Amino acid sequence: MDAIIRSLLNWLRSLFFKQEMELTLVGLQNSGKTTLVNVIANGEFTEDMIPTKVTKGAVVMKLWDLGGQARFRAMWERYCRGVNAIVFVLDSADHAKIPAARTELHTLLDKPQLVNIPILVLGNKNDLPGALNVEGIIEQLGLKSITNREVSCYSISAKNSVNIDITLNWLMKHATSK
Ligand SMILES: Nc1nc2c(ncn2[C@@H]2O[C@H](COP(=O)(O)OP(=O)(O)O)[C@@H](O)[C@H]2O)c(=O)[nH]1
Ligand SMILES: [Mg+2]
Repeated sequence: MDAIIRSLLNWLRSLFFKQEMELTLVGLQNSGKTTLVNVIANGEFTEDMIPTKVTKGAVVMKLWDLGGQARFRAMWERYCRGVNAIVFVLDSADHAKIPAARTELHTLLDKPQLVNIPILVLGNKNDLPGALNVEGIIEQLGLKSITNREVSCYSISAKNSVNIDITLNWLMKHATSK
């Protein structure tokens, strides 16, 4: 990565971890949640339990694999309730899993406890050939039908740190205002 981009990203990270905020990061297994948190936290966290709770500075991030782990399903709502934002990570290059991702996303957002919580949909792995762009993601995940909250969508690569800056900016706009 370019040195200027890297120092910009480090600056954004340092601002981000001063925000008072609690986030939930969800998505199917293998969508890139762990990788994304590693990029955001600059590798300074260890995943030691499932569901994972990552605390750094004033930020708490909770990670969930949707789809698997049926025994945790009942806990989602309790876990997500009151968070500043929900981040839904999608493997935008894994076309076979898009329908499952769509179902899990809409099931999650149908929970009455989670109403009004803003959602950021991240189409991860945009470095892979055939990855859906933002328009494709909006279409395939049916994002236009979500009308009970603010919805945003970015195309990112956690692996290559692409669009992590706009992701951090979006998150900071949704931190608890002081
Ligand atoms: N090509 C590519 N691979 C990625 C990206 N992000 C994550 N991966 C890979 O996808 C796999 C699953 O990532 P992981 O973070 O463990 O997913 P999780 O199950 O959602 O936590 C790993 O092999 C990662 O290296 C990305 O932006 N691009
Ligand atoms: Mg993981």
